[in-house]
Amino acid sequence: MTVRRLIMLLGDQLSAGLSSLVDADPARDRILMAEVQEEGRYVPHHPKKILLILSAMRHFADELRERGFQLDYVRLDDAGNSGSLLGELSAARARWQPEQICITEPGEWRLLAQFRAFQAQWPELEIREDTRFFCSHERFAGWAKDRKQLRMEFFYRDMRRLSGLLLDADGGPEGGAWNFDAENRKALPTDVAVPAQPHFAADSITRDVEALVAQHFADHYGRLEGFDYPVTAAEAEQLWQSFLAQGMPSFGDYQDAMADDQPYLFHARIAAAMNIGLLDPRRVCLDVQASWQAGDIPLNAAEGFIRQILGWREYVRGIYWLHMPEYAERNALGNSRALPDFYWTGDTRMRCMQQAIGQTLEHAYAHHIQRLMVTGNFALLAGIEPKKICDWYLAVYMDAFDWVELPNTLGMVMHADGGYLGSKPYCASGQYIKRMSNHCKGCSYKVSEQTGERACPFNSLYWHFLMRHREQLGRNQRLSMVYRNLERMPEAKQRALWDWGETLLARLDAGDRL
Ligand code: FAD
Ligand code: DLZ
Ligand code: SF4
Repeated sequence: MTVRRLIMLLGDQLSAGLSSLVDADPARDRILMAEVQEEGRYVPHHPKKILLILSAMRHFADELRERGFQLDYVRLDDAGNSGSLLGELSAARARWQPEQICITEPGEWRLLAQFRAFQAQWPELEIREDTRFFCSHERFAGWAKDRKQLRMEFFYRDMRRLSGLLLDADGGPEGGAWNFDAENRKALPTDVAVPAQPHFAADSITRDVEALVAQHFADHYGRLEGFDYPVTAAEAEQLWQSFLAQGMPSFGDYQDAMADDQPYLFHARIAAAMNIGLLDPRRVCLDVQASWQAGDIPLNAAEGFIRQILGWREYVRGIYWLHMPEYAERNALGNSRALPDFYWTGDTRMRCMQQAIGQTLEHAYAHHIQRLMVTGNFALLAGIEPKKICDWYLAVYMDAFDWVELPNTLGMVMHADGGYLGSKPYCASGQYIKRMSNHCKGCSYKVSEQTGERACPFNSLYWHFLMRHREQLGRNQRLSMVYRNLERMPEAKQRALWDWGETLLARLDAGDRL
């Protein structure tokens, strides 16, 4: 068989409308998909994440075969598997000698750089833009050009105007405001009923992949057993519709809340399915708008949810591609501390951390506020080296891909990019966690105490963080009240907070689990 075009699909490109597939011809083209060790190991991905990607790849390959395509599908344990995506592309090129090779750009700079290096030797290799997003690279670069500050809120308004989502007849925002975030900060009442989650029984493909992952990635942190997540577009749709009907009405109110043994609360759990291409973000936003128009959900829920996808998701992607590869090296606060072992085990006495890390190891999932204000906040206050904490987030979450994980961690959490993703660092003491959760009630530490063995570690670490970064942060308008509070503290109290913070940091350096 002669092959006109060889099309390579990656594990997060499982969309029927992918740019490399739109003009594909089953009679003349061949599709290459490859399961490779390198992609599972460049950070130690959670076994459930590897299982999701490989199972979804196999299911998608079957769907393409049903559409009449010829596939080269390389399995992880195939004899002669080169172990890398570029190795498999080279082998397929030698096998088929195609006139053209086509790929949709990968979602990671690391891989794009590898493909571009090959392009220099192979002129037949075409790299197409990934059109599954609202905002192209060109549009984002145009928006960013000549702006002193790149604020998500202004980008989001432009995207609302561009997409037409939640606009009134005059082109203004529905409800008279662009953003209803102030209504989205409620703590969870004790009697609130959390929506039931739909279940997805493992079929023979998923069971085969589970055995493969158990055999090849047994050394990775995270529990493989109990996988219960969509692996096809049809299943992803089921998860989405279930959330839209049951979870969405309360999303706006409780999106910042946390509770013991409640991993999902009113969150959609769709990020992984969306990021690997099983769910279309445009469709998701249109569904939300339709649901609001039908009177099924309040405007604060609809606007809040659309903002996450149309605003934050697109914005972080724009920042990533605008600034990579140097973005990944940024470390504006000069942090260098090693990542504590308890990030990999959950073995710490801090209940909020136990809960967030525990459910991460179990489900490869934690919701946004757990990532930002618990594990992220701790890393910020403790001064963990950005690269180390970024690699952790990339490894442990089922939805983690560099283009979305890196700006969220390096920028939003660690403030290491100097402030694109937040005009001030999202630093907080234990009081914030107490307000938004019930974790503190069952904790070994006392959130009301600032220093000493029983005191919540977030408290002194918070003040220590502010004191040690006074140079960089002291002039930040949005922190002026906090710094004024610090100045007003008696000197002895300031000293006690600093000393206890030093003690905790020294304990961390000595490997203490806190
Ligand atoms: P929901 O809370 O139900 O939100 C709905 C959707 O909004 C999500 O599915 C997601 O697509 C989008 N969204 C919400 N917030 C963000 C955001 N800040 N950036 C981008 N999209 C957003 N999200 C990822 O998809 N992949 C990541 O690797 C990732 N890493 C993160 C790391 C850190 C440190 C932080 C603070 C956030 C990270 N996020 C990441 C954003 C967010 O936490 C997840 O998208 C969300 O928790 C996924 O769960 P969900 O689908 O239930 O989301
Ligand atoms: C994350 C991942 C894993 C674990 N395995 C594979 C794989 O075997 N084959 C593949 O094509 N993709 C995999 N991926 C996803 C890639 O790493 C992903 O395409 C990049 O992160 C680019 O977004
Ligand atoms: Fe977390 Fe501190 Fe509350 Fe314990 S007391 S759960 S460490 S915030």
